[in-house]
Amino acid sequence: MKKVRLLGLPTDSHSSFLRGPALAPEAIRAALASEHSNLATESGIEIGVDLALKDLGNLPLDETGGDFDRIREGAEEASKGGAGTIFLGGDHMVTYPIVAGVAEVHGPVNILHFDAHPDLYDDFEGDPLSHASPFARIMERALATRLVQVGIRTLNGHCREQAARFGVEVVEMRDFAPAAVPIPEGPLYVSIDMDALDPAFAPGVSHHEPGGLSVRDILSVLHRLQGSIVGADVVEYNPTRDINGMTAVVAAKFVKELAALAARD
Ligand SMILES: [Mn+2]
Repeated sequence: MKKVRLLGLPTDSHSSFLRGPALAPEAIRAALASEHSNLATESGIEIGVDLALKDLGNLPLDETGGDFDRIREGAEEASKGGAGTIFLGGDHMVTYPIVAGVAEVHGPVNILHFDAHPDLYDDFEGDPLSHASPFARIMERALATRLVQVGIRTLNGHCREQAARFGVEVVEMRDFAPAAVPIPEGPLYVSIDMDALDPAFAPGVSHHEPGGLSVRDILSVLHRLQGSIVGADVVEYNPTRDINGMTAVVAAKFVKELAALAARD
């Protein structure tokens, strides 16, 4: 049975607006374990029957400068052998060191990124690790070859320039159709910022950005993937903003579907 690893990254010190995503890994785990639902995925793969979901717990992060290497090394270690790892953020800063670690094992990856925001700022409030900048850092270091961004609806002039500079394939929300999203070839990494979703589907995020994706929109794109994924993250869930834990359940659903993809050959 394929073993998909789950690794929590409880940090949100690179958030620019509100804190809270550091609490997400435990809340997502609780939603996964809840008896409200089972561990079947829509692809037909059943967690615990067709794949083993092995929870590695949380990395011991302390929101100091050492966290970058702790995450990079943790991601590299988790990526060695077996199926891809699902990472639970945390703010979106974590994607930069995660991809750096995954690329140590798989080489430069291609990324399918769901978000309201492009996270391409060259410099945001003087923090090079800001959660508004991970994809600028990833592209500068050539840790990814293709970057496809889906659900974007906050592009300003600077980020349009950055997207052009890095050759980012941006599917703006106003043009979104599930069947039209380019699906990059492998090694493929998936990053899901929960604020890609319309706040109606996911109120538990720091940055409410109306006019977003539905849960089904994201699932429809994920279900178009033909091959496996080398890793994925679910980030920016903010339990302090949630209503009745409904966003945690959505995050847990994405974890299940991503685990099914990671377990593929
Ligand atoms: Mn975002």
